[in-house]
Amino acid sequence: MVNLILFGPPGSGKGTQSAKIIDKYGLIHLSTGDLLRSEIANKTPLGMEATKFMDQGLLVPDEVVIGMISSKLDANPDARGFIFDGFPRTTAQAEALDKLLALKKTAISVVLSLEVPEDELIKRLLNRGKTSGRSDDSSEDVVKARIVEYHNKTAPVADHYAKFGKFRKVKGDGSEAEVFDLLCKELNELVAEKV
Ligand code: B4P
Repeated sequence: MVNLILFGPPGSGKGTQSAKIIDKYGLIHLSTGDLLRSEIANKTPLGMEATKFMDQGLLVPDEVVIGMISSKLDANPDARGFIFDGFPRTTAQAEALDKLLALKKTAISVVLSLEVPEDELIKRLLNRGKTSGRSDDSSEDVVKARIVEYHNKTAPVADHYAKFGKFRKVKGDGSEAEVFDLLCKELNELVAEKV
C-alpha cells in the first residue's frame, strides 16, 4: 500500500496535482478542503461550524478534520493507497493520521512538498477567487491570513515527517505539466501506474 501526503502552502497546487496523480496511479483521493466544502454546500452542522473558520482564512479545528479522515479511511478498506491532499495541516493531525494508519497496519510512504514563492501563491489564489466563488480566495487579507496559518501551524508538519526521512521537496512553480513530471519521478520509485 502506498500512502502519499501532498504538502505545501495554500495555492501551491495540491488539488491540481492530486487530480492528475489519482488518474495515473489509481490512489484514493482524500482532500479535507473538498470534504469541508461539500459539508458547507450541504449546509450540515459540521459545514456551518467549518465555514466560520474558513471564511477568515483560519484552519478548522483538528477534531473535525481528523473525524472526517477516519471515516473515509474506514470506507475504503480495499484501496491500493491514499493521497492525502491538504491533510495533515497541524502536528496533532499528523500524529492522529500516523495512529489511524498504524491501526490498519500501514504508514505514510512519502511526503512530497510543493515549493512555490509567496508572491506566486497570492497571485494564483486571487486569480482563482475571480471565478471560484470561494470566500477564502476572495480578498488579499484572507489569502495572506491563510499563508500566516500555514507558517505557524502547518510548516512544523514537515519536521514531523523529516525525522523519519519521509519528506521531499519538489519545485512547484513550473507549469502544471512540469510539476506533474517532477512528482511522477518521485512516485515511480514507489508505486506502479494503474492498469
Ligand atoms: P484546500 O482546499 O486544501 O486548498 P488550497 O490550500 O486552497 O489549495 P491547493 O494547494 O490545493 O491549490 P490548488 O491546486 O487548488 O484548503 C482550503 C481551506 O480549507 C483551508 O484554508 C482551511 O481553512 C480548510 N482546511 C482544509 N484542510 C484542512 C485541515 N486539514 N485542517 C484544518 N483546516 C483545513 O491551486 C490553486 C490555484 O493555482 C488554482 O487556481 C490552480 O489552477 C492554480 N495552479 C495550480 N498549479 C499551477 C501551476 N503549476 N501554475 C499556475 N497555476 C497553478
